[in-house]
Amino acid sequence: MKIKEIHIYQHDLPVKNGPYTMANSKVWALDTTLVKIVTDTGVVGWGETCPLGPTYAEAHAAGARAALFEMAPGLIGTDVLPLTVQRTMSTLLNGHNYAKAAIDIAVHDALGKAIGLSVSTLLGGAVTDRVPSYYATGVGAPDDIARLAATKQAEGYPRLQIKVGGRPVEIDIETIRKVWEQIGHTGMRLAIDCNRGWTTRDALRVSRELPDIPFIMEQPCNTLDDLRKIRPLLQHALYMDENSVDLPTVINAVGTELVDGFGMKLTRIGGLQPMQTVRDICEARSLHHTCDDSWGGDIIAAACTHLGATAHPRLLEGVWLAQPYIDGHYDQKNPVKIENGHIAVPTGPGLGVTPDEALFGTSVASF
Ligand code: 0XW
Ligand code: MG
Repeated sequence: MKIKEIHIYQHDLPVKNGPYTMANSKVWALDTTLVKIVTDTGVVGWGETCPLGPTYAEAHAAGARAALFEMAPGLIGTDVLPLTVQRTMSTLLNGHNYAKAAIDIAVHDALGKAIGLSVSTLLGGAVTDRVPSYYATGVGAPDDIARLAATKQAEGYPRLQIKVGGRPVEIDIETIRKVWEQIGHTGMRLAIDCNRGWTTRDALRVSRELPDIPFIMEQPCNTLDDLRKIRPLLQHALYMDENSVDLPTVINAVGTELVDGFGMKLTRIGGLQPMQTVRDICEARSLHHTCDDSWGGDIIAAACTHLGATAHPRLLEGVWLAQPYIDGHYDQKNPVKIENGHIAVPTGPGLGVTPDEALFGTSVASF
């Protein structure tokens, strides 16, 4: 079975009750890119990639489409096999993992549909039919975030991630304390995500001032060197998110014991094929990780959920979805959604989601 056609679509995802605020940016609407591949046997597979604005990562929406336009002609005629397609993409374009991920997801979807297996089965087999999620707040006033924390705990989320950074660090410290007063006795786990927004001085101060609160610190500072500098001085577990840009970086971070876990983004690493490797490296070294993406609709949500269902439950920190921040679904019959802080793994072959193509209008390019 070979790739016969590739169609690329653009779609807007406005942020419900926006903006979504992080240390270095605010986003009101996300520009997502969908990829449809059609095989020579008539099977269709869908992929998606949705950068979280142009400054969250080294990725932006128009860049994803430009990279896809560059690769698409060279992919026509390639076997619909994930590793083969990854290797072919490497011969067509250096880097640009977040664009390659959309093709990779579509290939997994098409392959699963062709042989009647779910994507989680292709990835080694689901160990559950329901994965834990976590709620991510934006940056907000201490009392507001503490109230939100209590609400999300009551909704059944087993984990909370609060965003900090981009303001005086004293407000971040007050926010963490107030949140912990609400959830500390409940068993809900807490991640503090700085999205690169703290200096090394701020990160060390927070860790020193809050030794009694067992949060994990996610991507506190901007660079790998910053993480290396603070690592031996921290009293809290350190997770890497934005810096985990490719497999060599992840392998190096694990090998040098730089981190205790990863906030992993499926598209940043290049899709399900390389993300499986991250899952297995984490399992080999007993490191915790999430199975997320930066944003996106039902296609991304299904891909992250399938992958999360195959992760070792002891190590899976959760599957984050943008769904609570988005109105509507691509697939009305089989929407991927969070209920009681958990996500049912889609059933049916491939991703288990069939988007309503009419939502995306005409393709921006077809090959
Ligand atoms: C919490 N997330 C998964 C959602 C936003 O896209 C940012 C991201 C993160 O952990 O950085
Ligand atoms: Mg993060």
